[in-house]
Amino acid sequence: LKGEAVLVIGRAQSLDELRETKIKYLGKKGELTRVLRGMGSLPPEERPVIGSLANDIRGCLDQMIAEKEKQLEEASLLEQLHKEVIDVTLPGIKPESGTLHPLQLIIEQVEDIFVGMGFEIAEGPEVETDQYNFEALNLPKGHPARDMQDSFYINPEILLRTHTSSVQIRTLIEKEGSVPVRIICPGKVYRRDDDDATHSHQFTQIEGLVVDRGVSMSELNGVLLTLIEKMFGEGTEMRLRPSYFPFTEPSLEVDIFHPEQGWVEILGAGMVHPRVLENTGYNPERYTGFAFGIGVERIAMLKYGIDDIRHFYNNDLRFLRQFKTV
Ligand code: FA5
Repeated sequence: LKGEAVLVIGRAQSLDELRETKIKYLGKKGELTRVLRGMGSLPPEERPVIGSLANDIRGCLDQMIAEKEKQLEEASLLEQLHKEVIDVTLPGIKPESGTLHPLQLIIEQVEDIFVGMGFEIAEGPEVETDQYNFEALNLPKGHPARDMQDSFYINPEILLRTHTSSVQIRTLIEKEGSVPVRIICPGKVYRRDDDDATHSHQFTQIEGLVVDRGVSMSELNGVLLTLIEKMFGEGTEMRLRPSYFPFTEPSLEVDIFHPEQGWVEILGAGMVHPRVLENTGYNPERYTGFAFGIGVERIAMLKYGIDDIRHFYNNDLRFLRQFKTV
């Protein structure tokens, strides 16, 4: 029995096999246990001889099994280490990263330029009151200039903002008459314009507003020139055209010259109308200001040579992947 057990233990290839062998010989119903149980039927003088022999065998097998167990455990640990080895010299697999939307790229560039000139970034809601979007901006109900911005109304007092100029009002009210005010505000705006290559019913603006003592038109000119030169390179030609907005006086529109597209209008601007200052608790005798509203899509189209505004909203990956920055 011992000889057979020793052979079987020696041959065991795995811990499971070894466990089975242990049960087979030393378990409760095992072969050696059976010998010990059967001792009662032996003549009394043989019992101690057989008993001590069986115990020797048990001790010997126990020890062998323990040794074999250790050997197999070591082997399986080695095998596991071998399998899990990491080769740090292999090239990594890069996770695919997304891209910033071209409009977001322009917003971030414009923000950087203005933050560099001491502006703060403000925010306002896209669902706005008629009061902030029009009335406080010197556009009372029935004013003909409302036709310039055909609107999506939610009810007679609430609409989707037609421009980011509503944030001028929110900022001035929040500031409670204190100066200086120097903010820009990027955001989405909505108008009932028919979609074509250069117009969209939803587009993006960046509003700018400065109010302080002695703010002048020449400062507005300087700020806009800085913006345009930083966005489009030094020497880019800029043209100011007289225009009309009820919330600025004088008002102007700014075009830049593009070698392929000619003069393109990119923003509206002007000196803050005294009535806007009054409406928000600023004394127009003491303070002056300027404001502007940049069309972000127009800037992006010029900068990246995009000929149709609808590319920005179609989510075509072939278009978007061209703006990979990382
Ligand atoms: C305004 O919205 C004024 N609030 C701008 C302003 C702010 C003037 C502060 C004075 C002081 P306007 O409607 O012109 O102005 O729009 C400003 C810019 O938004 C335009 O120059 C143009 O670049 C862009 N824009 C206007 N309508 C659309 C449209 N449907 N699709 C895409 N871009 C547009």
